[in-house]
Amino acid sequence: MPANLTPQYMEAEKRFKHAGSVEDKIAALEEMMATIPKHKGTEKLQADLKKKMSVLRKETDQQKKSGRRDSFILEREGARQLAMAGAPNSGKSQLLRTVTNATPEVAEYPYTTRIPIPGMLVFENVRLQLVDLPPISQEYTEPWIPQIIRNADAVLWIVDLSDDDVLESLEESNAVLTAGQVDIQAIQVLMVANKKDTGGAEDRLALIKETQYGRLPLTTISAAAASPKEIAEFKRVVYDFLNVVRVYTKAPGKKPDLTDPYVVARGSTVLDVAQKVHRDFVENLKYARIWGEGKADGIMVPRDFVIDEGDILELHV
Ligand SMILES: Nc1nc2c(ncn2[C@@H]2O[C@H](COP(=O)(O)OP(=O)(O)O)[C@@H](O)[C@H]2O)c(=O)[nH]1
Ligand SMILES: [Mg+2]
Repeated sequence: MPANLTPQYMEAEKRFKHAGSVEDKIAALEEMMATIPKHKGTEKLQADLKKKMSVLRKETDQQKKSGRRDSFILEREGARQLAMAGAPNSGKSQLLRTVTNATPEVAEYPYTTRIPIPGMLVFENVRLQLVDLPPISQEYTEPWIPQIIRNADAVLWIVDLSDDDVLESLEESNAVLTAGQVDIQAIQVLMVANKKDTGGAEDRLALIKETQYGRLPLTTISAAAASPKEIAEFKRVVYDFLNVVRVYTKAPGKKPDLTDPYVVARGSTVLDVAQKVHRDFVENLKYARIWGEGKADGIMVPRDFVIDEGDILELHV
């Protein structure tokens, strides 16, 4: 029997098929139900739509109850994004509180953190975005965590020095991440051994250093009891670990803006920086003048000149 479906219905059906979220699917389905011609020829289809709707509603209810989601979109801010990975209760949220402006909940029970929480670590004139995450564990790891870690520029791996099972915990995190296609060897990881104030912390740190994880760059901290000096030191360690340099640009005859550096990988050239300033500079850049430590003021340098930390560039097209 012909169904005589209206263009409006067909349109809604198309949206239903291409919907990216459950919410969008429900909205499109509602419109399909509203615009479907109500006669004998569409009875089976109407029943079909109802069934689909009830399944979708159950799905959203479950998501709401568990607070679980498939993915998160995290707006990047600052010069680099660093994901905070680690076992339950290792002190990720405490560390974020201590070194950024963010105020995530800290608690002695696991799974307090349910969604990614960004915070800004400010080191001198460089802003680095830290992203606090729910825990990584064999018991349960939010399915979207590996993707966030893969997308980040680097990872802070928070390790709990008060935990007698810290070695097993490291293996567990590594296994979960590997299963999520995160290769610890392939990404930039700084191990942050936390809770160094607790009894036996030194011994556990020594144990870690004897394993394969001992090869990772490492820093220790007590996130819950760090002095201002220790916090400042931690920020510098994170900056140094990123292996970047800051450069500034200026217009001829003008002073550079020293508050807003370009942050580029160590080893970058004049051309790499120029590309960040403007796409057109790739073709049009003729030469640059440079000011910096150990260089004659304003000396001309070629496009492939490797810049140093703190250099000031005057780009000529
Ligand atoms: N002794 C000590 N306890 C800490 C330290 N950092 C965090 N904690 C405690 O460890 C527990 C878990 O901290 P939290 O930041 O919520 O861990 P998360 O699950 O990794 O986010 C809390 O009870 C914190 O007070 C630390 O540096 N020293
Ligand atoms: Mg937390």
